[in-house]
Amino acid sequence: MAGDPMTHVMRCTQCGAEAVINMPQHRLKLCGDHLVAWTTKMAQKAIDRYELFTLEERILVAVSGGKDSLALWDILHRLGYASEGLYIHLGIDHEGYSDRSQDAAQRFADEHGLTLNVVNVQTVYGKSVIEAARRRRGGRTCSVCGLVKRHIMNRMAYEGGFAAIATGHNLDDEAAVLLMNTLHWDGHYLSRQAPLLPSIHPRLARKVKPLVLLYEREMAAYALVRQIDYVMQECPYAEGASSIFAKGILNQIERQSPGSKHQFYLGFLRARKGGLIASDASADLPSETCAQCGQPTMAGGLCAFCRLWEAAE
Ligand code: Q46
Ligand code: ZN
Ligand code: ZN
Repeated sequence: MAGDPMTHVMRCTQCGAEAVINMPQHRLKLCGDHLVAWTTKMAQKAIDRYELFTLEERILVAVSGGKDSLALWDILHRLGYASEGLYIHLGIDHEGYSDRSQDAAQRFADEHGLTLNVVNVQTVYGKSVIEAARRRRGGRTCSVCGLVKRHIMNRMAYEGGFAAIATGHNLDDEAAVLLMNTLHWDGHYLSRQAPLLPSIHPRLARKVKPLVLLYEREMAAYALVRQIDYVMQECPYAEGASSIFAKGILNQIERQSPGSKHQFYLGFLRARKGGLIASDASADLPSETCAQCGQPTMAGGLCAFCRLWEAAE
């Protein structure tokens, strides 16, 4: 059933109830219940298709307090996967961003009887990510932040015995990164961009992205229907990031031609699987161990995180 000509109410393609979302790229309009069921099915499809993890494994979900990661945790919990959350407090003061995000993650965990692990970077490591970036000359906040988050996620997954670290990257996120990597023909990043990054060392857990088949607006609608109380504000450092620019371009293309983002990203994954993009994964195998923290590293001496932390003293 399409629209109702009398009232212009949009109708669910599956049951005829009032629809909450129109997804022209899938030729679907869905009511709240069917949207929740469909979104969950798509996440399960990604888990199965890319062999992300099994019901027997424990998953560490990286939660930021935003809609995607909380919706991901919600979906994994509803699907019966054993999961715990990890919130990394980065020390971003702007309008209390980090504190408010932690509160949102904690509220979600409490409401669902789930465990949230919290690592406050300032408390555990003596300075916040923002301070470290400021003190290290030329250190761009997001690259410092990314390095710190990767280090902590790996540490927490290893110490907690988790099989995989799941992040809430959606199709829009992945397509935007793909566009930027393609513009630069960055072979290294292209070869590593995938819904599954296998573990290449016992101390480095597998990284998985179960939401890669879902558009950002589908996740926003899911969070709304499921009444997930998330922080709407983006990280203030995300402003002006190239990925936001790339998302805008892709949205323009999508408006002209629904399904373009989906084709762009899924086509890339097929090409990657078919060997079109050479993998240089073997070049990345860490052979040494950091003298300070014990995490694997490529060169001898300190790992990138410990080097950064020393340089920011
Ligand atoms: S949290 Fe960190 Fe992002 Fe904020 S400082 Fe940049 S990298 S934008 S995903
Ligand atoms: Zn319906
Ligand atoms: Zn180290």
